[in-house]
Amino acid sequence: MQSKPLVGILMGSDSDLPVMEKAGAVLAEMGIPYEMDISSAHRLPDKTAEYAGTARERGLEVIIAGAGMAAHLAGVIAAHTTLPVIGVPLASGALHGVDALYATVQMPPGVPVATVAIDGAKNAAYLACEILSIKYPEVAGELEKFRAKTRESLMKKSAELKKGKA
Ligand code: RP5
Repeated sequence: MQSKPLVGILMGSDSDLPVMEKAGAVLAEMGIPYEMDISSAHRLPDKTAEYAGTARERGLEVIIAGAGMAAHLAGVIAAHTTLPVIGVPLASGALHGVDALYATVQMPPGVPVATVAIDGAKNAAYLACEILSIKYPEVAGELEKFRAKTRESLMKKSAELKKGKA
């Protein structure tokens, strides 16, 4: 696996970091090089356009974008690149993420954003891994290992629960 970032994680504000760093943790666990930055569709529109417009030539293969409230970050990024963009609607403000979910998921035909659950940063990272696994067999291997570990752990808990009840 190369050391140059393959995944870009962007978020609208530093207040988004506690959730979005969970995406970074998953990518690190899977051995995927990534970069993380703050940009905003509304407060830093030029930086966002520049980031997305140069992403492919800089070597990124997937972009994860998290934002709350009127969450246009993932959509604006998708407007400026044909790389796959995964949007993470974040729970903040009076509507607790429902606003961000609608803003992120309701993209017009031709400019898709693959939207995960509200605060679903971990799944955004797993989805990024699945996309990368098409090209990188080692990522497919890591995903298989992770699924096997999840199965084993749940089967163990199931056995313990049954034993406790017997
Ligand atoms: C969005 O507004 C950000 O993504 C964040 O979730 C929300 C609030 O931002 P701050 O006021 O905390 O910077 O753009």
